[in-house]
Amino acid sequence: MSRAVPLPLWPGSPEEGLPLAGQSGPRFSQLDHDGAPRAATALDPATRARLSAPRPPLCGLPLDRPRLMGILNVTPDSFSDGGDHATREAAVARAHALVAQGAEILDIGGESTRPGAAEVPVAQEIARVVPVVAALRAAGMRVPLSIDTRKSAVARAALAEGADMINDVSALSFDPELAGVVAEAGVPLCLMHARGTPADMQRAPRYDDVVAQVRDALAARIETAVSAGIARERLLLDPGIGFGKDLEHNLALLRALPLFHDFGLPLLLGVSRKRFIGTLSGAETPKARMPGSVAVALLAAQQGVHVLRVHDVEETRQALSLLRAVMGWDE
Ligand code: 9MG
Repeated sequence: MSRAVPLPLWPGSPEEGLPLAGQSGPRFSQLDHDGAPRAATALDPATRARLSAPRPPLCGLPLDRPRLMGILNVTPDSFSDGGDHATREAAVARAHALVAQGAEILDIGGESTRPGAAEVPVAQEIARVVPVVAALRAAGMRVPLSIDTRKSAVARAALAEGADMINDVSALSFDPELAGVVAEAGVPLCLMHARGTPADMQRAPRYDDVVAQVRDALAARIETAVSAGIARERLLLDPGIGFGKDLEHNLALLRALPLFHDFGLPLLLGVSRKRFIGTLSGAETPKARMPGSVAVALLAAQQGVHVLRVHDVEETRQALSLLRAVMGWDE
């Protein structure tokens, strides 16, 4: 991939330009290659296809519009800790609530990935996540279930209970056996960029060019996944906002989101309630960061991001429906 950064410049009318990353809404009419605008229609066919063509459906969901992935953390700090059973029941109830609010995928995690979070032993992570997957399937939950894990044993156990995809914040760098589990199951895998581990990632992260370095790192992780037998069209990419990045790094990545469409793969983004939103807005607690989270989700939707990982499903869904209506994306 060249170092040129294709940034869409938004067209004046919905009829102009090409669809951005197969989306029914956002389009692009020009690309800015190293400061030299070029008409999108004049792109060579391969570049045009990477930037514009439809992405394969995700667990049966067409990716022609942004899909909401509801966050379901099954960790003791997420639910009042009345014991394993109470936590499981609360998690299942929360899953149903997220779906009722409009979540189209659930991302279930049993190990916190917050900055400073310690690693959870594999048996404990399995004990948190797998019964919730089993309970949701037993209750007839049909929404695709993603498992937020870095560990092959967790992925294997959750897939056996009916989970549909894996979200690995280490992009296959934590557990070398995870790639084989995903390849054998033939399920989608999100490769998220991170520097370091949740325990140490925010200790003064440094980049010369964060956008180029994240892009190159993701390219290398795609190679790793494909060499391990995972079909390229099963991959999603995520620049990993807040994972080994400071405020300026996060902003640079958010401004450059369209660049990542040049891989021709669906993009997933998680900004919900993250620290940079608090830093910029003064909202101290994660829950108070909902408005900022929704604002960035709208920006991402306009940049053609396919999956938005959010806590505040109802609020994000409402904001997206307004964006679509005002932009005329449903007409
Ligand atoms: C688990 N998790 C926490 N934040 C995330 C993000 O930004 N992206 C993905 N894919 N997973 C995340």
